[in-house]
Amino acid sequence: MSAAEIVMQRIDALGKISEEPGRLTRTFCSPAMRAANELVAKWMRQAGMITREDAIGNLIGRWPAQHPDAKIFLLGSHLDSVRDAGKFDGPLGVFVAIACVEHLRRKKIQPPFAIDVIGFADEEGVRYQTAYLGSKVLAGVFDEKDLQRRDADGISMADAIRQFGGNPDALKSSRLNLKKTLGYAEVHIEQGPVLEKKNLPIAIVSAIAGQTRAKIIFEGRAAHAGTTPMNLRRDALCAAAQFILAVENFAKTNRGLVATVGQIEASPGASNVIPARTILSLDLRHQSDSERNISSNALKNCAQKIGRSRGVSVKWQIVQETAAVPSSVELSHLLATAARRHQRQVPKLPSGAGHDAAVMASIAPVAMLFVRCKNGISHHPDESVKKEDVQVAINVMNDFLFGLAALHKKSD
Ligand code: HGY
Ligand code: MN
Ligand code: MN
Repeated sequence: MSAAEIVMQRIDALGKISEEPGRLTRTFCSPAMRAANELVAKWMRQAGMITREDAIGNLIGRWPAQHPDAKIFLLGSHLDSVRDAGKFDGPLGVFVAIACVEHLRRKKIQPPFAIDVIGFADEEGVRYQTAYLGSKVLAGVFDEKDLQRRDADGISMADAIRQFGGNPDALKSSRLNLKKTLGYAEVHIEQGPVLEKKNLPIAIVSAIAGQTRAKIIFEGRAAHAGTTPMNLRRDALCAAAQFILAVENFAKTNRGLVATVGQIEASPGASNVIPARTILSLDLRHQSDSERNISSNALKNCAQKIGRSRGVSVKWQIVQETAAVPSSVELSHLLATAARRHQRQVPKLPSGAGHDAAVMASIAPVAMLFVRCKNGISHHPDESVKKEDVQVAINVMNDFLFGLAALHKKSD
């Protein structure tokens, strides 16, 4: 069986591990994540790796170097998913990385550095609305205040970590040794239509867009749906609806900006009561941080203006901000050199999606390889990738590690 066929098989098997019947949802520190870590750790051990979980639940497989003091190169991606997810977003990067270690083992190649394959514990931020929890711990930029966050069932992040078998009091000790970290490379589906349009399997990622995640609360007044005249209402859901369309229109008229209201909650939630309160999520992305910040302020003013016109108060809470991150020029050059051995023309694409690489870039050079996905669909069960493209990605990553080893040997 080819390496790509094994990757596809593993993606299918992992794709069946979900916390929701009939659809794929695997969130931070859930029982499904526990089952996922066990399964992936088994494959890592079969590949000859030593496995461990760190204090927040990142799964880490080590392919040791000859020399115990050797530096470490990091590969991987995330094992958590969004709700009703596709099965490639995250796991593809972990399984291509394991395939590279299996290649080294088969060829009895011992690079001058160790390799850690990481299955990050939480990239999507579904359970606690703040993404990158796993990579933030490894990069030493985790905000301990987040441990007090509560999920929809009122479980604090600290308790969720404990229940998972992690240790919320030991997160600092999970930080990577920066002096030993050579760099990080991640293979990920493109989650967009460009490679399909160009009819190419792979691309190099030039930069990762910055993100603002906000929570917006419109507070009006509940009243009787039958007796309250239209001009005397303080309807929080109508205010939210007007704002949501304003967000869409604002993003359509600001090049490079994408804006999404993905979640909305209306209370008290009865058909004959005028909604008193709505809580919305807002996800803003742009390759330029200043443009993103200007947009965030403009939309906050827009929400407040709508609120004033409707007698509805507005609370605007920034949940998380992640700066735009350029990939490492050197590491991307090495990756592109390897890629050109398998694909004559190798485009460079910016990533509108966030990735753990955006956080890892704060402690090490990062590079990313995009793999074509069908119709650019992602965060959807129809997400799919061709086996042939996975094989190209594995071949490129094998050559990339080979090139990195040669470079490393020269510099020693
Ligand atoms: O939302 C994102 O960009 C990524 O899938 N976490
Ligand atoms: Mn992802
Ligand atoms: Mn995703």
